[in-house]
Amino acid sequence: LKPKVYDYEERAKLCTNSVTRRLLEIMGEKRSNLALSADVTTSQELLQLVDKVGPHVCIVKTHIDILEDFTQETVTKLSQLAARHNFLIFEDRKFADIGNTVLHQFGGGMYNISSWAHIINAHGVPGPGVVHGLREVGASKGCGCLLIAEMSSAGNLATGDYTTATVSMAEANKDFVIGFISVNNLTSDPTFIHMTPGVQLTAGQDSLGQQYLTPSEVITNRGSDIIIVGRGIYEAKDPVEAAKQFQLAGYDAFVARLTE
Ligand code: BMP
Repeated sequence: LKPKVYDYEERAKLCTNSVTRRLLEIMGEKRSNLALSADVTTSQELLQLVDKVGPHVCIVKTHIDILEDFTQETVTKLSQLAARHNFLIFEDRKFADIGNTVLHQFGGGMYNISSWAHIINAHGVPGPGVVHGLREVGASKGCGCLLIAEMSSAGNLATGDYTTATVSMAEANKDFVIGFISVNNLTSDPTFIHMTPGVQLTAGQDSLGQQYLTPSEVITNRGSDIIIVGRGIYEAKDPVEAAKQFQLAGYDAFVARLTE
């Protein structure tokens, strides 16, 4: 018997974590499993892109440290757009240090990520202390953490036993860890979310090791929940049209899995 595939609203009701529940509700309401990876380098480009594409996505993913003109106003405005267009903000900081260090990186510094991000992520390589440090700051703020169990890039080391151990780390910290960055489905537990980067409308690669899969490969065949798309949208001639295409492709791929 194949594992049951839940629709988003049904699945939201199974989740005790408020971030996961909210995310699944948004995915159902907007019929979108698309996360925009908004990897542009000025605040104006970021806010303009997000204002245009926001209606089509469930998540906007940022690399806040690639902005050349970051100010507090940038994230204040980004949060206003999140409220207006009903999406969550995921800061792709990939924390990867001892608990005490990530606690400061997440809870303070010039970016003060914990004050505006709904979702963050971490590598499991330091051991569970990385999750405990992030949780000390983030749990009371209703923030959820993804563990990077697999990567999309060629030759990456997050495979095999490392991936399995990362899944165990998530299971042991289910109050705060909401799921995975991965390129496969790693657990049948419907309260964990899988998000997959490296997505374009046709498979391929870039010149620096990124490997692309299509929405239907990621969602229908591999059983992931969310497609993360960067250059496929913001480098398109018309980013809104591209976002609509990815939204439709991702949602159709999900429906195909539901009805399989
Ligand atoms: P693009 O669609 O332009 O290739 O961007 C992919 C985005 O996902 C980038 O922001 C990258 O940092 C991120 N990412 C990835 O590509 N592979 C991973 O394994 C993990 C990531 O966070």
